[in-house]
Amino acid sequence: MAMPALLSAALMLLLLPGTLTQDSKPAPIGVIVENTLGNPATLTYTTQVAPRGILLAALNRLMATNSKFTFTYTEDPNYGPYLESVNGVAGNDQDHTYWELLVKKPDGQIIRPDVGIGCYIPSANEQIILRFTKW
Ligand code: B12
Repeated sequence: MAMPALLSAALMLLLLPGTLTQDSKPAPIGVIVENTLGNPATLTYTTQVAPRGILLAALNRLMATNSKFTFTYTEDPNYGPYLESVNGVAGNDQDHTYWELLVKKPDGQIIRPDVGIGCYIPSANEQIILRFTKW
């Protein structure tokens, strides 16, 4: 009778560390900066995101570690952080320009998240595309 309990305890011990460590390491993601308007070169960076961490934190980490990447955001009262500028280029309402947030999945599919940088939770190996464009 004690054997099954012992076995399941041993199994738990074997599985738990995997379960606990699997998601406890930061995951790599790419950040691609594109400008569809002025056409300067597309820039690619890599950074890391904490397990279930938000994109804003990953961008902050990238800015803190790479002097060639900067960004600013404003706080919207309803939707939180709005990406205002990347590498010194800012969107503006008069010109109808903005930084669009796109995500290239590891399988190549490109999606347009329905949340901003404060809510989006990147997964490992995604390419975050920040695209300067018009609305
Ligand atoms: C028009 C619009 C835009 C325009 C705004 C142009 C302008 N300056 O007028 C543009 C095309 C720039 C835009 C961009 C984005 N948008 Co938009 N947008 C809308 C829309 C359709 C209407 C907003 C509006 O005019 N309201 C009326 C005015 C009077 O109210 P307001 O509070 O002043 O509106 C401002 C905010 O809504 C802000 N805004 C617009 N979109 C977003 C997105 C985020 C994340 C933030 C923080 C602020 C913000 O811009 C408006 C003008 O200043 C709403 C949906 C809706 N029906 O409300 C979505 C909406 C607000 N947008 C949304 C999203 C996801 C985005 C993007 C992240 C999409 C993307 N993947 O790129 C980007 C923002 C990227 C960034 N740079 O951070 C979501 C936000 C949901 C959420 N919880 O985060 C909404 C609700 C649509 C949806 N998917 O359901 N958007």
